[in-house]
Parts: sequence; C-alpha cells; structure tokens
Amino acid sequence: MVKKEFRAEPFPLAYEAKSTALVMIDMQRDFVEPGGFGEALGNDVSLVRSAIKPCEKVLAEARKAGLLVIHTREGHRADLADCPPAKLTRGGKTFIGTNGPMGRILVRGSKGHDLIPELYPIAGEPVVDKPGKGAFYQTDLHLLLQNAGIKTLIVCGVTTEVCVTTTVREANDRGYECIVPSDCVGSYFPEFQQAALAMIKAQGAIFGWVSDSNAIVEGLKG
Ligand code: TIU
Repeated sequence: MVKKEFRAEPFPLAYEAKSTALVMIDMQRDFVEPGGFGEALGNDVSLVRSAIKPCEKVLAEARKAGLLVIHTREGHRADLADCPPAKLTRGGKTFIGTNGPMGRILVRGSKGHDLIPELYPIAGEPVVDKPGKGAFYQTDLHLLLQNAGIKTLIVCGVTTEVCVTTTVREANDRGYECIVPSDCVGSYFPEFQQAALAMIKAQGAIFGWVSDSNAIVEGLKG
C-alpha cells in the first residue's frame, strides 16, 4: 500500500484513497446566491463565492482519484414539520418556508435549496438532506461512511463557522480524521472564517487539519 499524505497544519495527514471521502457541505443557491436564506439573514453572499472555484478543483481531482463524494443540503420538508420552532423564528423573523426569488427558502425541492450548478453531483454521488447545521444530526451520513469503510474526510463548503465546523466537530467525535482546505470553505464573516479554521487545527489538531486546495490536489495526485 503506497502511503499518501496531505500537506496540512498542524502536521501532514496520512490517508488512503479507499478510506477517504470528500464531503461538500451545503453548496446550495440559498447560501451562495442572492435571494436565498443567507441573504435573508442579512448577509452579503458575494463573500462566500470565493470558495466555488477551489471547490471545483478539489471535486474534479477527488472524482479522478476515485474518492467517495458526498454532498449535503440544509433544508426542510414542505410542511416544515422537521424544522424546530426555535429555528423557524430565529431573530424574531420567519424566513424558512417563505417565498423568495428562488422559491420557498430552505425548503426541499425549491430552486434555492438546490446545489449550485458548478458543483452539481454526478450519478452515484449520495446527497444527504439535513435539517440541522451538522451533517450527522438526523441523517444517515455516518451509516453511509461506515458502510464504505471511510476514515478520513475532506470537508468543503459553507459556511465555515456554521455548518462546516459543526460537521467537523460531529465527525471528529465519531472517529473520523477531518481535513479542511481553507480556500474551499466560505463565511459571511472573514474574522469568523479565520477563527474557525484556527480552532480546528489548534492543540495538535484538536478537531482536525487545515490545508488548501492546492495541497489537496497535490496529495491526491501524489
Ligand atoms: N447562516 C449561516 O452562516 N449558515 C447556515 O445557516 N447554514 C450553513 O452554514 N450551511
């Protein structure tokens, strides 16, 4: 078995392609395009769009290397029965389920809930629908990863300090080694982006490793 590794901080991460998955978190129109949930919350979505191109690069290389690729989407049933009331009216306002330019915000089946065309899944790539911020909460993600013998996760997507970090923490507690390419994750708050990435790799990779798209591509080719 050829030992491979990703250049990363706080130290290189050894991995095997057969036990590594790329998890693309919530690259949905609702978070990266105008008129969706992200914008309804008062955010400037142009800030997270920088992650799209690096994600495309990593996704293409992961597919070439034969990695399992999993996409997630945050969203709810049409009747919102799976949306906690506290999430529905967060900040005293209701956005989820209301009509926006891309259909009902964060409701499964609406245009805004869909994944962006640049990173659209291809046949055979599982899409995991999640009602929360973490991708493991009330989903079958752990089961899919366990059945595929996955130990290492490359985690990309949006937003860094919300769904990406929540997922990395959930994954770390379940025994996965997570590596986050810093340019493949995006936040509406640059200072949160920086702090979230610093927290992941602190204390000898307390939650995981931080890298970048070039290092992931090099590592996958290596
Ligand atoms: N608001 C925000 O930054 N993020 C979310 O609500 N969801 C995800 O990060 N996917």
